[in-house]
Amino acid sequence: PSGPHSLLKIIGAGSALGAPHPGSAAGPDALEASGLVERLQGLGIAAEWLETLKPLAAPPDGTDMAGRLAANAEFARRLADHLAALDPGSFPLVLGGDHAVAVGTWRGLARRAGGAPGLVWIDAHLDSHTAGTTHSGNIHGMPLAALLGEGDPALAGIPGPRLDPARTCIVGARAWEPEERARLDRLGVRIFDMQQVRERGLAAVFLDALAIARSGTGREGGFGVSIDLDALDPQALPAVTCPEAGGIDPQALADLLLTLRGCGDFIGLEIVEYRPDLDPQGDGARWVAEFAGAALGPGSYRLREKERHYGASNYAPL
Ligand code: EXY
Ligand code: MN
Ligand code: MN
Ligand code: MN
Repeated sequence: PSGPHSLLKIIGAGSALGAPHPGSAAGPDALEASGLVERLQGLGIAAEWLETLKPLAAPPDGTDMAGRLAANAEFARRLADHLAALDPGSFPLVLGGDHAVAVGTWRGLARRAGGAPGLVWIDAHLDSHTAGTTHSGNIHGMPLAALLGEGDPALAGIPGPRLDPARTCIVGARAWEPEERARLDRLGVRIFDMQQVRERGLAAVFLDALAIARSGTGREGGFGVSIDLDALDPQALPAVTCPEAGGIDPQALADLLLTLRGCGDFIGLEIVEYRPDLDPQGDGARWVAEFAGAALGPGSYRLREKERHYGASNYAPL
């Protein structure tokens, strides 16, 4: 089941331009080689690997902030253009790459959806620095701020609607610097940190996050989910660039992602920060397949809608 009638389109975003290590650039190719498409097809999803975008040039020197912003912005702009032009009968799964690619993903999908989506950002970090507040200089610590319209116009100005802070929230955070926390507090972005996840349980927190992302009159733009794999506990998945102790249990997350099958306003899924060079057993590839399969497997409202659109069935119905 592939070709023009494939319902789930996978787009690789093979950039590590935002990260301090090049390993995540190979994420999409490793996931493709792991048999992800076949695994999803085995779950009854008409999945197709559409393309994998790569950076045009090697990353600029670590001290050249303007150059790094420009390189990441060029990649994000290209990714956004591809996603905005995706055939209307398909559902996008974007696979990183480091999390800086998210600027392209969500600006592009916002254009495709005709408005800013609500967004659930699942991450150990807040990713809400700007060039003015970053301690590390790494652009993958900045994409959420840029999507909210904050910081250098090179990144914040990628064409497309900005996120609405009232429909944006973070789940799983446990490592941040004060400046990015202050920025999100000022904007009113809700943060469900790991302490809250432990106190209330992931299910309660996740359903609250979903309600925030899906709130608002008419739910213009729908909502999306961005999964940074470093949100997971590194004991379960150490193969990420910035592991942080004490994270989310991957199976608990997979179980909750089943909820997304019932959401007709779900417009896109992104999974980033996978480091195949640190994953000899392929655990990351397995979890990516689990997450995508949970969110988009049989019974997925989005895929049923698309199936009606095409009048063709090539996956198992409910
Ligand atoms: N806050 C730290 C920084 O700005 O460097 C860590 C950012 C890590 C970003 C990762 C991918 O989510
Ligand atoms: Mn991140
Ligand atoms: Mn992170
Ligand atoms: Mn720091």
